[in-house]
Amino acid sequence: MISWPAPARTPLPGRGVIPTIHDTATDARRQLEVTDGTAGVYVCGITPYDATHMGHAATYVTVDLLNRALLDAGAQVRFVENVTDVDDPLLERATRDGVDWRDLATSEIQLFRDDMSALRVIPPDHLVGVVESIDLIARDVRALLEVGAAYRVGRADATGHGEDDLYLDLSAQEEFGRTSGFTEHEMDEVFADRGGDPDREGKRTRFDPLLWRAARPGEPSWEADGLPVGRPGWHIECSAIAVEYLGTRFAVQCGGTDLVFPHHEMSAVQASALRGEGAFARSYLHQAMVGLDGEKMSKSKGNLVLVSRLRAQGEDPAAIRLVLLAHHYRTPWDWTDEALAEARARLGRWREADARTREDVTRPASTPTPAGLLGAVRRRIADDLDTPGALVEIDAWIERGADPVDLGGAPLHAIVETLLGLTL
Ligand code: 5CA
Ligand code: ZN
Repeated sequence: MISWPAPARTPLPGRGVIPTIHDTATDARRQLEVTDGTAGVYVCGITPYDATHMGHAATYVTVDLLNRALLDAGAQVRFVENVTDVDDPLLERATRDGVDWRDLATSEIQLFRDDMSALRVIPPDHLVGVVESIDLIARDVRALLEVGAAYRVGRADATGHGEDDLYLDLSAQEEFGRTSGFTEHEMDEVFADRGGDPDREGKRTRFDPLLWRAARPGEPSWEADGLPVGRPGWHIECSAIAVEYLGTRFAVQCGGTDLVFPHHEMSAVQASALRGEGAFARSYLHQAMVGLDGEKMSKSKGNLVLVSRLRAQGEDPAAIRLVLLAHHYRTPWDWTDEALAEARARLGRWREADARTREDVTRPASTPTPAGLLGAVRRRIADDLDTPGALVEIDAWIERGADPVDLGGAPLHAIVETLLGLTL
């Protein structure tokens, strides 16, 4: 499906370094692996049944920071994002509101594009919906059946009819547990809440994930060779889409921490079951949960601060983005109006300092000086995306008198636009 327009980025002198991140799977810091000059980046996209809230925005802005750092370090980025445009929560919301599920998805996806564009998030090279990917997902499910990694669970209804659903047999998958590092108890605590069905009769082990759901009356379904008429389970969509567009062993899989288990665990295990050990991502980046008044912000709870609502109220998207950047991606935090007011004030100070230094005749030549602000911001971001630290560097430069010589080779607006995605 179409993506959204790319934001402008002013070229900066010199180069940053390939960023180091905290990899969830190894619980250690790792520099991202760039292969033949290219890094494959995948992020789990939205389920389009409600508008983008600050939790989604935080996840996508974090991945955007990573993409910007990779580009600034001279890497090519292949960036892919899915859209879960058919799944239970979307269908349930459409039924509740009496609208067609396709119309709901179409309008929410467009709102998401507009929000991402306003927040100056670099668009994916491929924004890929599930509905347009049924064939390639079905191909993987079929292949899992053929290699004996999947099995059927009967679903005879009251009339004795009904096709089988398909599940992955985890007992044969040695890699299971490696991505999340969760104990069985930790898995049990979240599995059912996050779309799992531990107690489904006929499953071989409690955590076996649903690969393909045979059609139920009133639900959308597709015909696929060798499979019951039906639709894909959740995790297999990201397994199949990521590998199709990025190949195996791509650099990094991203999303919120709510996806560590089961979603990213299962996506990885399914890919390895088909394509061999370690076939999925080489590392994992997870955004901590953003909340409101002490609770995780979520569409199902309805405690939402929406990007589109703030935009409609006339809020500057740069101020919204600056609130997100003021928090480190691995620290959970709550949205507050005070944080937004602080971001507005900070943006004002930066704009004022930029206006004073933009036309300064003493502006330095375009050779970056390591001690300057540009180098400092680059180092902070390459260090596990330390955006709060990067903002402090900029504040400190202003507090020291905003001397253009100390910018280190580029005007403030270019540093901020290209590395942080903010327009001054
Ligand atoms: N479509 C699936 C992924 S394949 C999904 O999780 N969709 S979502 O709309 O629920 O979430 C979209 C993205 O935002 C996911 O990466 C999710 O981890 C992230 N996310 C959701 N809620 C929050 C939150 N409160 N804080 C931070 N990130 C969040
Ligand atoms: Zn996903």
